[in-house]
Amino acid sequence: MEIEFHLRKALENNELLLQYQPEMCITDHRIVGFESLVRWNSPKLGLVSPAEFIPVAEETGLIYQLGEWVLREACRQNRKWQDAGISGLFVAVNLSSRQFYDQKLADKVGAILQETGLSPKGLELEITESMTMNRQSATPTLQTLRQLGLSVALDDFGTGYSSLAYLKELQIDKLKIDRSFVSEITKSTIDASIVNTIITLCKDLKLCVTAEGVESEEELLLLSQLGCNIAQGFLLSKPIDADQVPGFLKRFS
Ligand code: G
Ligand code: G
Ligand code: MN
Ligand code: NA
Repeated sequence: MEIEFHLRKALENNELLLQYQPEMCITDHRIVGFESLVRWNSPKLGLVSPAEFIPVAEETGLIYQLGEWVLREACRQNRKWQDAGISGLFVAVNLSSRQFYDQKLADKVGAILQETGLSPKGLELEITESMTMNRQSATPTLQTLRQLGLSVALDDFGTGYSSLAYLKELQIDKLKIDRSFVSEITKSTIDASIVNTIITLCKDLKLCVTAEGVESEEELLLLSQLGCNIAQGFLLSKPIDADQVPGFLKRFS
């Protein structure tokens, strides 16, 4: 397969890079962290979206190597920011399903934190609802990961099919409301009601809640009124390169 061949090369030749999208606390308007998003500019294929190459990496097993690179790079970068005086921020890393079910995941994450010198408080792992459906294996995995001292966010919430009863038992710290709901909250009373319900549920479960895909001031205002904790989306910034982060933070504060 063409993508597989070039992706293998890309990993050897260091063609991947990470961009970072800011996440802002809605109550005090401070940036609390950045989500890392992998990018691949292939000399042969041009810009390839992760939506395209992550599934290929999953199928071929390249995801282990790719995923470790992403984790190491994100941790290394956050530590570098901290050394430059940009402290107290988390970097969020998206995990794929095979990574999450890797028995060695917690050991690998622990080793990467050691190696990069990043405090576990500086790392958040994003998993999706579908990855938690196998309860027997998700529960101990989440427990071991959180024992490392890092936090776990449930990404794209609302697009999967977790039962609310299960959510109560799931050991997570944060829930990210999928942008498909957020994008219509000022136009659709149904979407506003869904988002309101998710936020209320998070309050009751003592989970931090993030709205993804916030694109307008009107959406931000409504989310603030509904008691949402964190906003992420093009209103604040699209994903940016690591070297743009210090400038972004200066302009922002
Ligand atoms: O950034 P963009 O909108 O192109 O991302 C498309 C999809 O790829 C999103 O669902 C995002 O979560 C996923 N993605 C981005 N970076 C990573 C990564 O480092 N690892 C995994 N597993 N998925 C990622
Ligand atoms: O699945 P995940 O939530 O990890 O996907 C994150 C992706 O969503 C990023 O690749 C980013 O490019 C995209 N994204 C982030 N903010 C916005 C936004 O405000 N609007 C739209 N349309 N896409 C966004
Ligand atoms: Mn994500
Ligand atoms: Na998402």
